[in-house]
Amino acid sequence: MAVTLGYWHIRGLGQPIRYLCEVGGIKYSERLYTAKILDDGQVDCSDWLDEKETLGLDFPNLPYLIDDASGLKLTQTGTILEYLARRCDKLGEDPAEQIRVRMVWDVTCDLRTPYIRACYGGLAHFEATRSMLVEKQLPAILARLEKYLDGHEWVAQTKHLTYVDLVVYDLVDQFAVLDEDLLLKPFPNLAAHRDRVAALPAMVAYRQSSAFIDRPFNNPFAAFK
Ligand SMILES: N[C@@H](CCC(=O)N[C@@H](CS)C(=O)NCC(=O)O)C(=O)O
Repeated sequence: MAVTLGYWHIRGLGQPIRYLCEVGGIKYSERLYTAKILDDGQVDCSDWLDEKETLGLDFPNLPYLIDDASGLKLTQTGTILEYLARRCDKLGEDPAEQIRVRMVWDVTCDLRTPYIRACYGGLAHFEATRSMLVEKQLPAILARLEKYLDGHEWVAQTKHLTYVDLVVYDLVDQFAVLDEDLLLKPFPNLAAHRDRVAALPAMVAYRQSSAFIDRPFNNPFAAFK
């Protein structure tokens, strides 16, 4: 029985979950919500807000995952990723691998936070903080990941791909669009990792399918999307 993933019709936090289902062979259907900017400039999130309190979620948010087979209704991206990764063996093989995977997940949250803050603070804020973001904040963390990846195939130094490879892949893929010179070219290990993940047959097939969302990365009211 398929699980249902609910998320905005963007890449955002939902994309690594989609990749994990694809790479892990988990059947899923999607409820894609659309946020609109109205003629008067107001943001209309009613597509989601009208359903938000009706789904039986304990902590209503996007993304959510509803698994009819187990009866579980989950929110929180990390929780959803762990739940699915356990199901398709992408969580790490032993406790040492699993805790490294968890550490890298937390590192990706440290990467995502300044990026998302810059994107959703309005255009003037984005322009004002962009150089700080792409010259300092993101490269400082990417350099650590680059070093951690050195000599390894997968980002948490695991024997096989885990879910954090898909999370790092998606962020690096977006950062390459934001500023390839500053956020991809100085990090050959991360660039090679991105190519390695993109070359997985399941990823190639998904990216060529009509279900794949290439853009936008963020919702329509974001300064970078
Ligand atoms: N801590 C949550 C944050 C989720 C979140 O911020 N979701 C945003 C989209 S990326 C949203 O629009 N949530 C819907 C809402 O707050 O009602 C997670 O990791 O999943």
